[in-house]
Amino acid sequence: MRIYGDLGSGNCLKVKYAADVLGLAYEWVPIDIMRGESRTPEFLARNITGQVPVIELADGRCLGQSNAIIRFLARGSALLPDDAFLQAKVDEWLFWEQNAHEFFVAGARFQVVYLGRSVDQVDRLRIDRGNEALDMMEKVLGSADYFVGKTLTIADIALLPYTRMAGDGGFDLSIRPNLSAWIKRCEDVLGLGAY
Ligand SMILES: N[C@@H](CCC(=O)N[C@@H](CS)C(=O)NCC(=O)O)C(=O)O
Repeated sequence: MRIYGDLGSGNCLKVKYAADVLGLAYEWVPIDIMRGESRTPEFLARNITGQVPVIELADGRCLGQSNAIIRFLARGSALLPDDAFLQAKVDEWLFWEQNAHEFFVAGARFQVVYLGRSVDQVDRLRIDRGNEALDMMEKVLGSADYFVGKTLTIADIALLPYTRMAGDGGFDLSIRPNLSAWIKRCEDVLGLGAY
């Protein structure tokens, strides 16, 4: 398998974390989105959206969308429970991450890290809605170690990268102890150092 990605992108890191913890063999193909490498004809043939991450299987089939990819990689493993209802609970978080978390938390970080804005210049909407999302996670983690069940699943892997990098976009993790403890818990399971 090949993974086309950018190691600065949380969406791509989800795929790396899942593949690494599952012990899957892959070749990482670096794509620099700021230099237009995700918009070349070759790349667009792999993913019409022009976005990373994308995986390419040995038979040439390609799959985009980070959460679709980690769901595909995790099938049959402890990262995706067998039980249909628990799988749907995982999906519930995967959809929420894209709809109510990534656009705001990752979007704020993109404006700072990739566009070079100061934290004060980040769109207010991204900051306000990002804080709402982080507050909700903080509340959930007040009574749970992980988002679904009692062990790490792809729901955690989907939420982890942009949450642990949220400080880059101006969000304050130090005021959210449950979230900080969950980040450390996930980092330990995934064998990651602190961000
Ligand atoms: N919903 C997509 C979002 C992917 C995405 O936004 N990728 C960004 C990097 S984080 C990208 O490739 N941007 C380059 C572009 O749009 O040209 C996913 O979860 O994979």
